[in-house]
Amino acid sequence: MLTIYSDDHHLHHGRCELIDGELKPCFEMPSRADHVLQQVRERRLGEVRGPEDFGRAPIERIHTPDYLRFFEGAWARWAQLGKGGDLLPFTWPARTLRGVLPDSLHGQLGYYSFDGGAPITAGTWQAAYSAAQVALSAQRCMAEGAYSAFALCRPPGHHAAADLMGGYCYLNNAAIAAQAFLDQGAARVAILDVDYHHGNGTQSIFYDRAEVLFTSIHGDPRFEFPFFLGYADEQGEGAGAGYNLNLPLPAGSAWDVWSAALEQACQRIAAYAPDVLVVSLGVDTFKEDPISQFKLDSPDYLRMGERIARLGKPTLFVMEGGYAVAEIGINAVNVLEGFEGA
Ligand code: SP5
Ligand code: ZN
Repeated sequence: MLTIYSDDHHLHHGRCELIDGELKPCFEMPSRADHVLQQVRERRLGEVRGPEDFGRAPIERIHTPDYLRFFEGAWARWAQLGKGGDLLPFTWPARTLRGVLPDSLHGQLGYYSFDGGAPITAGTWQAAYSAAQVALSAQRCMAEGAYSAFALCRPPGHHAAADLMGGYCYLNNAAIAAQAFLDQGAARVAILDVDYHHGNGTQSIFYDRAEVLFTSIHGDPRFEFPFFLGYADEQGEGAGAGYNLNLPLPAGSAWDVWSAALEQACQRIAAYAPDVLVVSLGVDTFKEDPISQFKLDSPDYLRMGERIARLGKPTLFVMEGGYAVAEIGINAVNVLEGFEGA
């Protein structure tokens, strides 16, 4: 399997995130992608290639121009105020407040974010832009005939909505790739989000559209981030009614429970008969993950890849979460190897 990767992810190295009532060093760090790349190479998954640059247009198919303008320019405005540390939001337009766009940098940052977990640093825009190009380049390889590809994206994307950052995510790499498939002639794209957290950004982007089926297996939002989306009764709306499937699972879920949900998601995807499948590949379902509460073990990821392969669809894997840094490469490449061996 071909891997697309860019070193630009090193440009994004946040110092702190707001989590559990503390400012802690970011769990989402550059060594994550380095470990995945190392495993891809050691286990000879296939060629590793840098991305092409498809420009902003395919990103603007998913994200609003005002959001992109804000994100791209935020760091320069911060620096102009004489600041050098990470830019983190602290006020959001929650209930009883107005969804107005203030003039101030921090007001606008609150407007365009939903948590205090996605710091903007000097290199964040470039890293996120390159990650989107990584996803688009992998998509292009498949459009040109590859049966599968791995977009080794960092930062991740599935929490990012059309005009919102959060949950370590800025640009929704999987959604951008899915839209590119549609724009190049696909009639139906299925997304299978196996990250431990609900892909609230991806769901919201495609919620009212039938040409993208979004399926997700994740920690029940009654107890887990992002708390405010990902419930089983969210089934899509308007033309998208029936094209959203959430499978929230309890804390402590291991492969027996998780694989039953995967079976359900796969049967829904098979019935949908998509032209192509995009997998939001987070491996924070691992038993040793420092911020998660599922109990998957490394060999389980081989089985995961095998089951996905049995769908028999051209498949684009897009890297999302996974914070047990030493094992993230082993687990991610297990999925890809399982897929290829099946
Ligand atoms: C892409 C991705 O996986 N983003 C995840 C963002 C999660 N951020 C908040 C996690 C809150 C975890 N709380 C439990 C910590 C246990 N010490
Ligand atoms: Zn996650």
